Amino acid sequence: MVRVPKGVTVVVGLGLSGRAICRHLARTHTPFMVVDTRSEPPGLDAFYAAHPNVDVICGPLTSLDFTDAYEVVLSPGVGPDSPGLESLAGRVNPHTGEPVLIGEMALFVRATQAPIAAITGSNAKSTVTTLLGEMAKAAGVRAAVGGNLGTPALDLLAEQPDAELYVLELSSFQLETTPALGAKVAAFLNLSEDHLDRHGDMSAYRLAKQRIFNGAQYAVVNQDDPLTWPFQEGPGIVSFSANPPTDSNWGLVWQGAELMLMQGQTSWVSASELKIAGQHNYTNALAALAMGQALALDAFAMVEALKAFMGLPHRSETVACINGVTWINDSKGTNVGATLAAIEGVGATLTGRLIWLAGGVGKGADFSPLAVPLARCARLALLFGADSDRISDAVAAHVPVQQVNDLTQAMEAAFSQAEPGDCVLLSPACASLDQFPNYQVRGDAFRRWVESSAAGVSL
Ligand code: UMA
Ligand code: ADP
Repeated sequence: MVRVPKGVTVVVGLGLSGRAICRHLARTHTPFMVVDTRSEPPGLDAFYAAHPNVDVICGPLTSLDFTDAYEVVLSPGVGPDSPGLESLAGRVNPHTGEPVLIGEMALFVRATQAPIAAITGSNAKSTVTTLLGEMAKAAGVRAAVGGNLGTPALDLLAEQPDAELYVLELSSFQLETTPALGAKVAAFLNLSEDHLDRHGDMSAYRLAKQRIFNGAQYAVVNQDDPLTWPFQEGPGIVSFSANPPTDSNWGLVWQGAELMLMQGQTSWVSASELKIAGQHNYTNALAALAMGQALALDAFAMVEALKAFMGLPHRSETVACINGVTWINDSKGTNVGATLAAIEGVGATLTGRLIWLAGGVGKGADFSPLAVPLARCARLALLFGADSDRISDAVAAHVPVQQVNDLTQAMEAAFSQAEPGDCVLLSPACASLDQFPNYQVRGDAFRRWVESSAAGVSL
């Protein structure tokens, strides 16, 4: 067993966050060493080149004795309950007053005085984070945007040290190891099943996400999803809803044929003026507006940024229309809640039927909520990947199912069976990691296949 030298910080994991943590510790002249449970973590040679004097141990955490460690900074992909970390549970660092076991965000909070706008939720985090970042920039605020999306938070500090605002997407994994975020405004957008393989059950998953409100000045919550509300009083609460707003909160109201995004009695913008579509995206826009107002961003600039916002790739993104069949890439639909939103969004405008492409790593989810919406609008479910049997068991009584080996076979089958007016939707309700490096590569594979098929037919 290797004993951690006295006063040394241990970084667990050499992924994107781990390397950002190491760079931060090097910048702040903090003595540290690294452990990664994998025998060959990615980028090890480049790491040695950048940090020639840092010890790296590749192997189980149980091979380390953490007794003398100053603190242990976990990468988000490594749970605080992992074997080998037991001795750290409940231990407090007398110098910081915080737990010895922390994550990247604890270091981030210590290192900046600039206000933080933090966004969590099972779905829509990246969309709202990006949109709020665009709104802040349109309002003339130097905003740095990242976290679970894009640039790791600690790298933002180095890349944009003069930022006036940090807009951060935070996952439950990151929040689990964040003692007190102290955000100016924190949003908890929605809660549906995800990451149960890591958190165990929904209440532990919710508890991790609730930490976003620790020390927050304002909380933006979902009026239609009570589980997003803070447990404790403290932050000023502002809500958004898919229904008409209460008091000075945010909501959606039909005014004749126009759906309006409103705050209380005030109309801000009509849905028809936006480039993003679907009720879920209108509530995402409301959440960003509510956060922007809490940050005192200029209202006109926020609306202009919202009108210009095209949405993000891989999120209900229309890739092509071939022979009257629309192909939609929702590869970021990696859980049941996201896929439900995609099916409902597409279903609302469909003249034909839906051909649904799904499968991958289900993360222990219950797929049965998909059965009724599929029965309403789907012609066929084409299932592939590790959990295709489980998805089939959940939906086969409601929609015809065909199980195939992979995404390419699913697309070939969809191409030959789709009829004009149909929509082929890749919204897998699963992580991609059994067959792809990540959801982007999966979405890009979908796009490439569609584009090469489009090249072979007259449109
Ligand atoms: N791993 C080990 N042993 C280790 C360290 C990591 O086996 O010692 C494994 C993890 O179990 C995981 C993989 O390596 O399977 C990557 O884990 P990591 O913590 O090193 O991940 P990073 O590369 O640092 O990326 C993380 C986020 N990934 C995770 O939380 C799993 C990225 O979010 C994030 O963009 C990045 O930090 C920068 O902040 C990705 C993600 O999938 C997009 N997030 C999940 C989600 O959005 O649902 C939470
Ligand atoms: P996250 O960063 O939380 O994964 P994204 O903005 O990347 O969120 O969107 C992920 C998935 O969630 C996409 O498939 C998208 O279509 C879907 N989605 C977007 N907004 C919502 C919402 N308000 N409710 C449910 N699903 C949503």
